[in-house]
Amino acid sequence: MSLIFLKFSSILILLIFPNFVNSLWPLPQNWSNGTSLLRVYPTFTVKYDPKFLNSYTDQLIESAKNRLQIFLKKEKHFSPNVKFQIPEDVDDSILTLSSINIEITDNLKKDQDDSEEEYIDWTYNKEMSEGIPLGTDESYELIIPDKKDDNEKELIAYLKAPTVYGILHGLTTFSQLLYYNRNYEELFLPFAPHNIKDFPKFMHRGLLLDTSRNFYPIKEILKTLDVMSWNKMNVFHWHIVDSTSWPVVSEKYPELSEKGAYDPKKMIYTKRDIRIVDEYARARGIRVIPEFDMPGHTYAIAASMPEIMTCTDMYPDWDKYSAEPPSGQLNPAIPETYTFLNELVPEIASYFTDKFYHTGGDEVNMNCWETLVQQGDVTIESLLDKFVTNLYTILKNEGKIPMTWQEMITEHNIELPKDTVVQVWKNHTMVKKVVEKGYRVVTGSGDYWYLDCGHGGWLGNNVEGKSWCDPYKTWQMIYSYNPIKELSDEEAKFVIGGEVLLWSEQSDPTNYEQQLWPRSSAAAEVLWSGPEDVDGNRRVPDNDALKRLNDWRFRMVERGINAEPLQPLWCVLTGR
Ligand code: CP6
Repeated sequence: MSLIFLKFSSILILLIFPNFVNSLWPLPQNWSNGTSLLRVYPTFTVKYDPKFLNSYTDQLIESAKNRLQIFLKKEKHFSPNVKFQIPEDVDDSILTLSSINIEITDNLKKDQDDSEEEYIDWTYNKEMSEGIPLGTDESYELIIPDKKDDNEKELIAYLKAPTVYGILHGLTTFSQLLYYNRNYEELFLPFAPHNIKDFPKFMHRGLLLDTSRNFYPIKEILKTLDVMSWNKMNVFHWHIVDSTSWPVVSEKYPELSEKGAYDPKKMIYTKRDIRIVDEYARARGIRVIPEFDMPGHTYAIAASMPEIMTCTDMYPDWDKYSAEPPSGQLNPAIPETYTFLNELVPEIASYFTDKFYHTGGDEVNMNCWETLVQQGDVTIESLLDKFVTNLYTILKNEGKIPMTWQEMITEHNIELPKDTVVQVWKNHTMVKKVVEKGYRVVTGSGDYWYLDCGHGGWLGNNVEGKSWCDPYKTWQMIYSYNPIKELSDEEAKFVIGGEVLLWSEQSDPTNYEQQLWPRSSAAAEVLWSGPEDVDGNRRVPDNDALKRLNDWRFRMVERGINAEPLQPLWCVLTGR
């Protein structure tokens, strides 16, 4: 009788409030659900059959398990938008979900060449040494039944994925299905059964953090990686150095940070720090792509190596020689510069396990190099070409694939290796231009996906009270950006994803969390779920999206993140 009542009342709720289902963010590609309510105790277990004792995959699952256990114990998220009735006789009438069964379907791959060793642990061999390859399968299937199997004593959920990274995403989704009830002081999982088949639309879903304009301690970066993983973002683009400071400690050139860091003892990243970030990220399915921006944006190098620099400190006319003070660019005309690159780049590149290395290359100022060509017969463009060719050759020898900002293609017309990934940050129409030349593209136009106040940072507010904050990129604006806008299907294949960007002229640990979240979540959904739904309709920042994002924002706050509010609490509570 009570069961019938429960079914009846939840159907009634669904009829009256059709949008009241679990608020998942980003939205899965395929998701069907029902009307049953389940309860979940902190004793809930994750079951996984380790294939290889101490293998890397098993370690990742083990730590993901621990993270889920912490949510189960600590998370007290409830949602005004996700309404479900808890029956009086809760102990008799609701089933308890007791565990989740994990299976990695591609973990064992037959080794074709080596008959001695019958199986190899694919994830261990590949990812341990090389980082997570671009295009790794991140799909997963999550099944939460509301009826027991005939032969099972308990109600068990199933999570299946080809790789461990799909499993991590699946556990993230699972954690978002749970809601805390304050009266019962328990977790509930409403609207079961759930059948979720999920995979990302784009393989590169990134976030850029600039740690040169202002410094971020390692613990802040690790926290950001956590939040990224909850949003299923998989690339941390670490804009680690720039003109204002060089926090990276090099063993070959220790003076770079001794003289170029804001504080050579405290505001630095050692090799060990970087390895910690890289490892922490990989365990959460995130690739770390470092950017050592060159040859522009390099004034910080002048503190220790003025002899390889040009047009440093051109005050007050800095703007004739650089996009942002302090001015200064590497000198591409002298052999000492190339000695420096040959020594430094292999060292710093080796700190990171990812295959990709971002070379920067944005906002190179050609005036800066004018004096270099006055006597000789070289052109400025050929100097840039020489610089790029040298740098890219070093990277190739280190087994790295270069990334670059768009200017190399859209402004300087430089012939780059065809596997280079080009990042477009200016007007979105440039994406087409780069794709037409046959390069893969990462998008994130400054008109939509810049989270900072960008330029204006060194002047305070810009002329006439205008700054690049104007317009501030609202979550709606970010959500409205389509990374493959105005591209044919053939062209769209070249767009491997996008990034939100936080330049730190006016950001540091006191405010960056509010600037990152929940607006980055809006981009995360565009990149994971895609700019269109399964029926081909454009996703729009409508009321449904707002409710779901509100819910996700409150859950992030509950998890200790200072995500900024989207609305007055009144609107959230009343749903108006
Ligand atoms: N720093 C570097 C920056 C910017 C870029 N590169 C930037 C440019 C314009 C705006 C914001 C940031 N601060 N190294 C451009 C890629 Cl609006």
